[in-house]
Amino acid sequence: MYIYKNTKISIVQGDITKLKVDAIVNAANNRLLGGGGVDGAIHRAGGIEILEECRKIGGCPTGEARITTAGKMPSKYVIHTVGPIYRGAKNNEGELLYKAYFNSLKLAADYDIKTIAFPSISTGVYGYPIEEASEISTKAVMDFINENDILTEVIFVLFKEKDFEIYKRILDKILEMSK
Ligand code: AR6
Repeated sequence: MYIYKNTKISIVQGDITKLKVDAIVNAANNRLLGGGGVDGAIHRAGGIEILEECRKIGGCPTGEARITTAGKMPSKYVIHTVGPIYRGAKNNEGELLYKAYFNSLKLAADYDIKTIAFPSISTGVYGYPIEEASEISTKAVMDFINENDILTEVIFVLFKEKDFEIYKRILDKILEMSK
């Protein structure tokens, strides 16, 4: 576990749908109608009401975020965000990935969310290299904390052990530097 200002930042390996936090974040697509990966897991675990809410919302542009309840999952909310499809960092992917994290946190603040868990957005089907992605996600979280002292805990949830090890290495580096 790391501490940045008044916020705990942790990394855990496992299934984000099992976490009991104020909000879990979904790595969705523009249609917001479900899919594979963590998106599929969230819709399966949360049940049909999440899909019904997503239908009413009607989609989400890349880099933005939308919120629904968490259905049958233990968390209160799901924040659906859409990361970029990686095509070699030539199309603003870094900025869009940063925005996906930052806008999720801004939306969380509007709902008085204090504990939030993120999956590794865009690093599955969307192909973003995880080392770079983890630096971007950490920077977005730290920038948000610099501007808003409202989060108690931010958890990065890594499904695979290898991804967990990469995050640990990056956080050790970045959060030491920030002291
Ligand atoms: N808990 C936490 N992390 C998970 C879980 C889980 N249950 N399941 C997978 N991951 P991906 P993307 C990790 O592909 O790259 C979907 O079809 C996974 O190991 O889910 O943003 C959407 O509908 C990886 O590290 O999301 C979109 O079409 C990370 O979650 C598209 O995929 C993200 O992988 C989005 O692609």
